Amino acid sequence: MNRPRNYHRPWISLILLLVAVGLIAHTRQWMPSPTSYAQQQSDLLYLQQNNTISFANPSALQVTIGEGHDFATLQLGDSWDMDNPRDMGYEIGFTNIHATGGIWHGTYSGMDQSAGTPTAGYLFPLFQGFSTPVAGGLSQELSFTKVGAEDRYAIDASKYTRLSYRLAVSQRPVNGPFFVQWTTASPVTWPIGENRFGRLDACQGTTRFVAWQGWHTYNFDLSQPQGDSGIRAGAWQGLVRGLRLDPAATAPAGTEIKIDWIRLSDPNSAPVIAIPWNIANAGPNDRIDIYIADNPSGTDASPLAFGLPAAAGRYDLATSMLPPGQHYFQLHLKDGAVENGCTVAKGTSGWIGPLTITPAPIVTFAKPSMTSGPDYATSVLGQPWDMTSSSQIVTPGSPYPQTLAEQSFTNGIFRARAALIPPHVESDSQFWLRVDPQRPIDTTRFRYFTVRLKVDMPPGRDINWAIAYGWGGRVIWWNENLQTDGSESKYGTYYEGWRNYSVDLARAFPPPAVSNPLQARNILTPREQNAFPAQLGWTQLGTVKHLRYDPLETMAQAVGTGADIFEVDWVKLTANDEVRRGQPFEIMVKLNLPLAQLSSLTHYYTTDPSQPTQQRAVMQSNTVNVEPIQPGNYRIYLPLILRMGTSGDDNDSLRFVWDTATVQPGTYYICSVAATANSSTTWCSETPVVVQP
Ligand SMILES: [Ca+2]
Ligand SMILES: [Ca+2]
Ligand SMILES: [Ca+2]
Repeated sequence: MNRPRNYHRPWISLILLLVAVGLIAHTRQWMPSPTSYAQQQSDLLYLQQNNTISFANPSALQVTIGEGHDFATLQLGDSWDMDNPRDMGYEIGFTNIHATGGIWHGTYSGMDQSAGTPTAGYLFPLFQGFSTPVAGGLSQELSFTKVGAEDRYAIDASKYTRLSYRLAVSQRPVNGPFFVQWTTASPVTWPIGENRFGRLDACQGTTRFVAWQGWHTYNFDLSQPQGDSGIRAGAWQGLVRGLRLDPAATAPAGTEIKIDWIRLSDPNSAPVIAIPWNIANAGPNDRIDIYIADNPSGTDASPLAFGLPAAAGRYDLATSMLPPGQHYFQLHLKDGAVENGCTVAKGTSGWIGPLTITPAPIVTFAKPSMTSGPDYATSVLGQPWDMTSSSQIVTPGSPYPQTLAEQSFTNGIFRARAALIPPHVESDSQFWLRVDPQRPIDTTRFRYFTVRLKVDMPPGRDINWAIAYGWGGRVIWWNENLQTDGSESKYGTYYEGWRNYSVDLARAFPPPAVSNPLQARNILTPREQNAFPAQLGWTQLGTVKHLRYDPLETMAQAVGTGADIFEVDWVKLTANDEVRRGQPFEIMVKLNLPLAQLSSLTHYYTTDPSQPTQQRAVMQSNTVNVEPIQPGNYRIYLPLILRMGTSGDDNDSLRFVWDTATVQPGTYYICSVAATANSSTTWCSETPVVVQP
């Protein structure tokens, strides 16, 4: 397994170039010490509430609208609102990471703990993954998490062209740029500087740069050139598989970063609101800054747009850039005769608002899903692999190599430490799940493998270190002998904490001798990477008698740190959900909003998720607690709240009972259209339901 390794840092040359340009342009009066823009502002505002500027149409900013289409919300099903530290797909060079009150916090550690080299911190809202191309162009990675290497999680650059985020840097270097970088490579590669832009994070005066301090609302139209030139200009086009932010590329260890939200939105999906202003006594070069806050007193306000020519008379706000919530605005008239309008405010308006943006509904299917269908261990063996008993694990004893230490089964949790046995350089840790050879796994039926697993970060270590030294796993199976009829999946990596890691084993095919791009979706390790096992596939075998999971590939650096310990709550191997025609089928969904905030929630069934509303799914009228919330048009069956016994997610799901009496036998995805007063979104299940005759 190749893990995160070195990549270039060509932006260093750009930094030097930017600094050089600044020095050349302003050599005579270069003042290297950073100036606190925020402090100047507050002093000036206190003295100069002279109201020489005002909103010409304040009511335009006192409306309620639905949020625009946002990539993370609609494609990942989880907005980058920083309600969870893993809203961030990956990060390098950070310590003390947490998400509190909807704000992601992290501190520059100064080190890339995998490469062992100094670095400023950088972040991947969408992480591309770790794949390493092999001959034929394939990736060797199993996508256990939502990485851009999977096309369904990649960004359609023609739709999502507006990047915005609210971010604070504890101390921006006056000569320190930020960068936005991305990669479109497939198989994925790390962004290496060919697609990016960046600039000094400062207002450029006539004699000096004035660094922004505190919160800043960044806002970029990615369809336009943004700063870098030449080979670094890049292009926002095609499928973007990794998106990287360098908040302050030259800032030292100890620099604190806060992020409130990140959006990658379609500017055509929400209103553009014109913000005209009235000015008295403007100078010819005066500038306008527009500030935004989530409260009417302007606490923690940040510039949304700055340096606008006052003479332009207005700014057009693409509201797709803003997250759900209430937003207030203020205009600052800046004296263009002094430092290009960077430093002196001639007047400010009052705070106007709120512009209320309501969230789009997100529907997540708990059933049908990769964990809801009939489970092999439960339905065939009569005992789920829920780790309530050591009898569920059947790894042979000595003299078979003992790759786990300190095994325990406590309160339904299997816990063990991966052992590193010389001369191996990484642990071959493994556990075999109980399979009855008399009732082997029917691979034409059971296909979705899910392990609910937890790993914990050792103190002082970060995700890049943990993955570099062993945080990942793979699935292995065979009948008689691993080498002659066995198969081994690619390697997938973990995040910290409890997670479900799922893989569709029906995506395992016997790979050709030399890989080709048509095999990209194959979950089996390419033959170029591993001469054995036999790689005979999954469905192709018909039945399987041995199923093994390798939970960690711990390397020497992680032995004894705690990163070599894993916990497993359960393992499932499920078939598609199924129902006999005429029998009721429970659809279970989770919503990001209270049901009462929806104006409708309508379910469909379809053979093709790209045609989500193929057939209306009729809901049983005798479902409990029938309570139509939009009489006449829709019937919503209010929840029988179920806690799924072994799912492990804290998921209180809504249950809807589908009446299948009139459904033709077949295989169908369930799709739901959820609407609020301001937004409508469509969601489909990841796995289908089989309606049997
Ligand atoms: Ca989130
Ligand atoms: Ca937030
Ligand atoms: Ca359990």
